[in-house]
Amino acid sequence: MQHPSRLTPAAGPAEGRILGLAAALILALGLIGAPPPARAASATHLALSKPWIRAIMPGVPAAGYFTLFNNGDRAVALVAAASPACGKLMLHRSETVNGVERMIMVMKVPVPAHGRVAFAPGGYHLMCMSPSAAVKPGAKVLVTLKFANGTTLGAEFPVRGPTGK
Ligand SMILES: [Cu+2]
Repeated sequence: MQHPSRLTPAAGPAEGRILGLAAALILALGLIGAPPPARAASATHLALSKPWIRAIMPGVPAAGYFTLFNNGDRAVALVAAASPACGKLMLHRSETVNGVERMIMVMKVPVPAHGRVAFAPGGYHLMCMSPSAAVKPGAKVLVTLKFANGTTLGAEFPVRGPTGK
C-alpha cells in the first residue's frame, strides 16, 4: 500500500527539516501549555465599584455600600463579608414596612451571570457591627467578600461621614 503522503517526491530535505522543527515546536508548546492545576473559582469575573462605608459616629454600626458586577457566565452568590475593622461584618437589607424602615439579615445575595447587584442606602448593605477606631471619615478599610463557590474578593472601602461626604 502506498503511503498517502502529501509530500511529493519533489519535497526536498529542506522541507523535511522544517516539518521536523514544527513538530518539535508543537511538542514544546504542548508541554508549556499544560493545563494549570485545578483551583477554586477565581475572582477575575467579579468586580466591585464605588465602595464606601458610612460612619455615623464612633462605636455605632456603620453601613457599607458598593455595586458588585459578575462578568462571568455563571451566577454567583455572595454569602459573607469580613473586615479586620468591623468585628462582625454582616449582610443586611433594609426594607420599609408600614412606613417603618427595618433591617433584616441576609444569608445569600445572588448575582446573575453578566449581572450586577447594588448595595445602596435603603436596600442591601454591609453592616460593620463593631467598628474599630480605623472606621473614621478619610480612612480606608479592607473588606473581603466571600462567595458560595469559594471565591473571595477584597477591596479598600473609603470611609465617609454620616452625609456620605
Ligand atoms: Cu444594617
